[in-house]
Amino acid sequence: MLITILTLASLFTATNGHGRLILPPGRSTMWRYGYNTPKNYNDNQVSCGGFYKQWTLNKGKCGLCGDPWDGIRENEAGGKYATGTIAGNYSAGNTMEVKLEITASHRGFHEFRICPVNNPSVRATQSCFDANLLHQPNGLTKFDEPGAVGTYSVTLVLPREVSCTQCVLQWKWNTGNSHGCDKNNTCCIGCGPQEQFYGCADIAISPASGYSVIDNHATSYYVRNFTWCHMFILFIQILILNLYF
Ligand SMILES: [Cu+2]
Repeated sequence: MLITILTLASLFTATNGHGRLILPPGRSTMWRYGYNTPKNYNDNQVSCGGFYKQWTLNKGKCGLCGDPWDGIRENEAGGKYATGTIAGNYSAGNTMEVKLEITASHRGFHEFRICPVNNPSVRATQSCFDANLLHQPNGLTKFDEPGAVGTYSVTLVLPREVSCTQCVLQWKWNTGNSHGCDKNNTCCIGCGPQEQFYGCADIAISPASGYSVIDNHATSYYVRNFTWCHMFILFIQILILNLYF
């Protein structure tokens, strides 16, 4: 009986994944998208070793890419999944689209940070990530978990001043489905320590060239308008000039 319970429990744990970074695919997830990188079949559960390990044993600490704080950093430079393979190319000052696959809804919020390392064998640091907390075009840095299993797109604005041959994009999902208490003793579902999921992807960001994405849009819009509208006005002006002079 005990064996049965333990087997069921381990089965539940094994299938109890929660989410992964699929665009750009994270280091543990790239193999699913045609990259010849090591396979992490539990890439939807890179969660600091789980709630108990993170919050009870490690006092909330976690590896920067979701590995257990006290364990092997398989997803950080030097680790088996951190091959340095570039999973996406972007431009500074432009937007980038990030996709998440949520395999179990857990509420809470997602955050994204980048660190220009320019060397796949050097580990990123949290202070480097924190200096580049990305925001969405609406200004928000937090993307709320929509509350259902599925694939979600988040648009992020890349800072104009950050370019790199290799940056690490850090995805952090702070879930919000457990009851807990904040430091100021507010208690609620979603308050206090929560299960966290991470994903790191290697990306390249080319330097900003001239215009930001908004300027580019304005420019192309103007050019389009010029062709159709300004040509017409020009034509009318020529007509008027011809009529009167
Ligand atoms: Cu969970």
